[in-house]
Amino acid sequence: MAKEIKRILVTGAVGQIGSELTMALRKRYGSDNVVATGRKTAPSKELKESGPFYFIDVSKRETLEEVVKKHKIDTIVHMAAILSAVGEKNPMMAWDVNMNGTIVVLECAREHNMTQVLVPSSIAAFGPGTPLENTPNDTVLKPTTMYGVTKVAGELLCDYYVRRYGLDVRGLRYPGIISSETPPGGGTTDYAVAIYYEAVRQKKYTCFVREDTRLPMMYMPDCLKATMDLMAAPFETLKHHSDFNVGSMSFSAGELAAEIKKHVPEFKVAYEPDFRQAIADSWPRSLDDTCARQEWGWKPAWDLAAMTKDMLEALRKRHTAGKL
Ligand code: AKB
Repeated sequence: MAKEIKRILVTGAVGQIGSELTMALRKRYGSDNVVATGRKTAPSKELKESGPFYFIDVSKRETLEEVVKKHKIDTIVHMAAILSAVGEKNPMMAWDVNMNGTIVVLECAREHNMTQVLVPSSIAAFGPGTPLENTPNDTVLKPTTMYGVTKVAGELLCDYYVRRYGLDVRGLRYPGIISSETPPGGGTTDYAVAIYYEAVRQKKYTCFVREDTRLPMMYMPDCLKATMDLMAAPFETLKHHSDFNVGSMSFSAGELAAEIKKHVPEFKVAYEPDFRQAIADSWPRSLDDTCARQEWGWKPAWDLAAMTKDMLEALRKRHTAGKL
């Protein structure tokens, strides 16, 4: 019989996705049943006060183990990772945090006979040798960044734990995630978030990729839904485990700026590509997510126009309140 998710530990809970995912999980599974953990960054008041929070170093087994035992954790959602741009500046750190963190989480879950582990992957698992339009789920995985290398190795490692130990491990390849709550840190797709902040704050933005750079993106509510829907899917229906493509929308930096201009007509954007351009050019422009749709019913709800309206409304409110 399928085991039930009862007590979840989230690593990287102070990060862009982790912070909102923790709150959504607390809503669904109960506040005391979702333990948030972070490495160094102080948690927001909301995160700290709505349930348990601990500082741990996920690449050190003892610190994770202590919290797992104390809270009788049966599920780990492993969001802690060094992203693509920071990973290129410090490849050794990316390897250490991403690979050692993942294997520590998997080993801990195996030894404690856990119900489930979720380890997200990314479109960074793909590389220039992959078909870049409508990229299939199962295709060439030859990334050119250290982040991408750790994501491919992570996917393979997770699938190994499923096959070898029967551990229920799942993962999805996040596109660039756009949100108005916690800013992302150190990714290549960060421009698609920063552009909204600067449209509200300064009414001008210098974008670090070319105007014609097109990447797959997703709005946070869809990201939370995708993650929690995959967690809730019956294990038996999954043919894939740790490597689901999840598509939502794709647009170029220029199209994004044009959509924002509909709401902020005086908004000015300049383009000054830096080292992140080569990373963006090596990633898919759009995704084929048939496997996620067929195996666990994935369906996105947000498009560029609806997301832009919502993002600008949320950021304007915070700006007016002096909190941006
Ligand atoms: C990054 O840009 O590195 C991340 C990702 C696509 O995984 N946002």
